Amino acid sequence: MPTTQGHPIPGPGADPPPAEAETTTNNLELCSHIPAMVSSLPSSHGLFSLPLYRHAQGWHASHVSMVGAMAADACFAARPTDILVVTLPKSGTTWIKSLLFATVRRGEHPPAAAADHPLSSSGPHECVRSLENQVYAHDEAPDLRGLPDPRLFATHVPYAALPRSVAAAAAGCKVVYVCRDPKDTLVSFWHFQNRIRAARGQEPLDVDAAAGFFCDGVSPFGPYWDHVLGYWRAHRDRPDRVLFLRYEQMWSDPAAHVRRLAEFAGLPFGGGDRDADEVDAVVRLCSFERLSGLEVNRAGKTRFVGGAALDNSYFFRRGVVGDWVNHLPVETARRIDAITEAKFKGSGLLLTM
Ligand code: PAP
Repeated sequence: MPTTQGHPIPGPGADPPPAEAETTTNNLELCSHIPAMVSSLPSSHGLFSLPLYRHAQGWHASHVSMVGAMAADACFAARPTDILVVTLPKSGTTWIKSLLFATVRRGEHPPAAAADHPLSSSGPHECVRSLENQVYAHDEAPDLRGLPDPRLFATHVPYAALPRSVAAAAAGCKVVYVCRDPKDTLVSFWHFQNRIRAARGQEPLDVDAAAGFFCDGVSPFGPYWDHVLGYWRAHRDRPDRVLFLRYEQMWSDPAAHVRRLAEFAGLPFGGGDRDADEVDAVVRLCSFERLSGLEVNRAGKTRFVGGAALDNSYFFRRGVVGDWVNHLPVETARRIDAITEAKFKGSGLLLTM
């Protein structure tokens, strides 16, 4: 099997990348065998309320997410102009979706006109939808042909499992990856899971158990370290195709990151005052304080795969850097740091600020 550079393609066989389908019914036929295929994979309890399935390349996802990911692999026809947001869950997905959407669509939706902006009436997860958890979920056969270019999508899958059409040279679409300190990622996910458990009347998961699963790699789309390294290497190989951002650095200087996003998307801001104001307007529009206070994000819901719609408020908790100190025992933090150091050694990737 090829390496990350050659882009290994899991999924149902070595079929060529799909072209844009003439009819959407083709999609349903293509995907009908996938649920049974996923059911045959090994599964385990982990940092999630549902069992996590293990792919041949070592990644874990719930049954429904893995079915959605394989359906996307089989059916999604990428265009060269597409931009994919990629994150591990709880690495800043909601924020980067908002920033990218506001930046790329600023011509039709001026960020300064905040009240009329789509991000004021729709949750960020509706503005940029997940391939495996929304677009190719629910046994639907989406027709994506009418979406305006550049089309924006999101995914949590590891680099090795990106839809084959994303990797195909002819498509050449771009990837924006955001990585977050593993300790904050874990703490954020642990809180998220416990909110879901509470809503279902389940007992909370204690932080030691959560950390144990995380360190063992049995976390959604984990192991964490393999996921980050896959995209880091892809970024090193093709910086024009894969932008690698860090939540902590975005937090320190969001305006600089909005400019980087715009440049990467081929829609750079200029150096004048008007553009500087527009950059600031994007930052304000997408700030934690503003988004978390909107009615749509306080009371609204988004439909994802695998059951009822989730409250948008679940995606907004504190939105700060270093909250892990309030939740992780010192020895657990040390254990995670030691794993990170060992795994990233020699990669050129340092997760210090
Ligand atoms: P997802 O991958 O499941 O979509 P994601 O958005 O990555 O979730 O994770 C939510 C985290 O991003 C939360 O972090 P916390 O638990 O440490 O607080 C959430 O607060 C944070 N977040 C959401 N929106 C923003 C924002 N606009 N700016 C900064 N952080 C944000």
